[in-house]
Amino acid sequence: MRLLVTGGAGFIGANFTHSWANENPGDQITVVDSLTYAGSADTLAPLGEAVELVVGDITDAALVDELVAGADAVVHFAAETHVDNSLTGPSAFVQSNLVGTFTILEAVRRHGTRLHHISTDEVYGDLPLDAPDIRFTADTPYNPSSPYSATKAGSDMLVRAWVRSFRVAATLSNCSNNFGPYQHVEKFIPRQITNLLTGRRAKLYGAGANVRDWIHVEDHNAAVRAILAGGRIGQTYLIGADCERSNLAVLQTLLEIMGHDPDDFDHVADRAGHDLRYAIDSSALREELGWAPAHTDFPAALAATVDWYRANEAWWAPLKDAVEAGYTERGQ
Ligand code: NAD
Ligand code: TDX
Repeated sequence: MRLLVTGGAGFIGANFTHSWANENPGDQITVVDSLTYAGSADTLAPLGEAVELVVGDITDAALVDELVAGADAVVHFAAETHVDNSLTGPSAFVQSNLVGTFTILEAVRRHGTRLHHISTDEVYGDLPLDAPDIRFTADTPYNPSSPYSATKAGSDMLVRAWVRSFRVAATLSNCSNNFGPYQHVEKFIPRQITNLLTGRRAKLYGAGANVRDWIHVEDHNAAVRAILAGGRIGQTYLIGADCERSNLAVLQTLLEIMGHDPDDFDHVADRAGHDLRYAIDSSALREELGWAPAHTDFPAALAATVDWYRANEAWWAPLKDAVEAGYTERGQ
């Protein structure tokens, strides 16, 4: 198998690349990544020559065409991914998420290459806090709230249209909030872990009642592998691990794991347009492809993630001060 992974120097794509390289040592794996602030060659360095990293932009049509021509399948993770950044600088989101996905689609169309497109539950907007029985399914109407989720929603629509109009052999997946190794310190869980590790206080937006549905990155990637192997072309699969928690509850679990008092945090300015609740019904994926999450003990998986950040300070420490300076400027 000749596999092209876009965004493979970022959090989820790098974890995917590590697992794939370990499980399929004979495969040719190429990562294309422009190494934005969110990508790092260091994350792939442990794989040595098992992976070729091409530093380039997915909006570069000539480069993408050449790389897709040499691949049997493309797994498309590359995107601008942080909601808060999309509120202050949406332009990069339009470029990478919309124009980038369009560029990938045109190349796989020309070469007849299998594509899996990675997306998010945020395309469905949010759910009320007081209706626990309602969850997102593949039939939920798209209703994105932020510039990030609007551009991801648009990218999903492009993929669906290219399947229908041009018979591109693509599948899609929309996953809930991931956590685990190599997640950028701008995101909620690694930000709090590294705040506590550097003597800062944890920071909760607003009252912390907003609910996210957490999944370990390895479980997300196991689902992606199952879809690549057995998913139906044109199908959208929702990936989630039935792990809804309020932000306050996640933070207090983390404070306990790290030996802090449960009220050892600051309430900071809320996010504009902050989605209330995400929740995924992944029964269709489980029934059709037999996938199930393995990391179902959330406190244990969180504790292992804390251990990873403790052991890998050299990976995240160079990023930390600049990220916190940006948050301070925004009152967060
Ligand atoms: P990330 O921000 O950690 O990594 C994104 C990677 O894409 C980085 O390495 C970056 O350099 C690269 N990239 C960005 N723009 C590029 C461009 N124009 N050309 C080439 N490379 C570019 O993101 P992540 O959390 O790993 O997310 C990966 C994918 O998963 C995204 O499509 C995201 O929407 C989706 N997703 C993320 C989550 C989550 O909880 N993190 C949940 C569901 C879906
Ligand atoms: O310091 C913080 N304090 C806080 O309370 C940060 C950074 C976040 N939050 C809140 C905002 C959200 O309700 O925590 C929750 C999670 O925040 P993020 O990590 O920014 O994730 P979210 O906005 O939910 O989006 C994530 O999941 C879906 C990813 O960043 C997206 O790329 C993915 O599509």
